[in-house]
Amino acid sequence: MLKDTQKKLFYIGIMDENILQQLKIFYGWNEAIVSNFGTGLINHTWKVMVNDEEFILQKINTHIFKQPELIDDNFKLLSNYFNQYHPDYLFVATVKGLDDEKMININENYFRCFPFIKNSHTIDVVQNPQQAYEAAKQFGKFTSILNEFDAARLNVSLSNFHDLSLRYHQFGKAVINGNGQRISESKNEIQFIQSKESIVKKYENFILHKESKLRVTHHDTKISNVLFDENDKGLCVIDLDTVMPGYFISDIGDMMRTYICPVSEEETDFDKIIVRTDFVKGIQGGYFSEMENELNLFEKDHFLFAGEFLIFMQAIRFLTDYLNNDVYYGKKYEKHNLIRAQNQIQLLHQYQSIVNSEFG
Ligand code: GN1
Ligand code: MG
Repeated sequence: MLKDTQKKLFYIGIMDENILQQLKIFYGWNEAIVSNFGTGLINHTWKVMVNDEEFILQKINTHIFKQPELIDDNFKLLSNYFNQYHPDYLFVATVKGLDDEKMININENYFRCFPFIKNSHTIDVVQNPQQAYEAAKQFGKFTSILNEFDAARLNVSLSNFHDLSLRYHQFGKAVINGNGQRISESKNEIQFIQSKESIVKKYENFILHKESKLRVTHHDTKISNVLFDENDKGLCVIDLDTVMPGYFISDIGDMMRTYICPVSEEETDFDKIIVRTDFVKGIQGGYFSEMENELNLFEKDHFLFAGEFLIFMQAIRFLTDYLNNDVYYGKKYEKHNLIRAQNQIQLLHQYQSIVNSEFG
């Protein structure tokens, strides 16, 4: 028998025939050709061809999202709001199944499905500052278009998701109670994280400040969560599972983390980890084209801090997971999460030295 925590390691999206049969009934598909799709670490995604229509099907990882109905409710709320007040916005709503339901529970496997938007595409790696601009504009637009919507109405699908104080605390616990051998092996990385504790203090000052505003925040602003048209213009944002009340530093931070470096968190050749300052400007230009008048001066003063905050948090999350035997992110090879943490530490190092000297 596998322990619960071990099961998470083996969380893979197997599409078994019996489940597919039930999905076909729920969505009224007479035939369906299913193939793997996307690179997310958490949910499993497939592309489904039904005659000449295409869909994106997702199984929600319930080890992480313990109450998938909260996500479903948020989708309904947002979908109604967009329909009523911004019908021109391309909101990629979940497809209705039997009885108008939008999510199906098959033996505690939760699935939902989206239309595949024709003539749209996603990008995995940001190649030029213009793409960074377009993506940042779309994330800014999403928040700004919802400025009249009361963010507090949204369910919190993952509590304390971007709470750096809590992440730091969890890291501290892992350093004491985690895998002993991994703790000694990660001595340098642990020390590095501890030497940057001032970032946690700055984050706490930021969120406690009266001018920091909670808004509708996406919380997963990687480039593959933006749909582009044929001319590489942004169309809209997708993957709304972590849309919750939050601070703008979450969205800007994850854009910095994932757009400004030519390689991803998976890169093992750390010499390739550099900061492209023109991409930082792209993010700023795109986001401000929608959010300039929404953010106050105090918030704008923390624009560059957003990158430090998020890169630091991701380094902590990967390292904590390594110390805890990879229970959250899983691993594809030995030391995977240690390498990911080292990668993010290197990125933070580059970010702090280059960005602050050039923009500070
Ligand atoms: C997870 O599954 P994916 O790639 O969309 C994680 C993000 C991390 C990211 C790192 C719910 O997102 O917070 O930044 O991995 N999402 C969750 O690759 O933990
Ligand atoms: Mg995601």
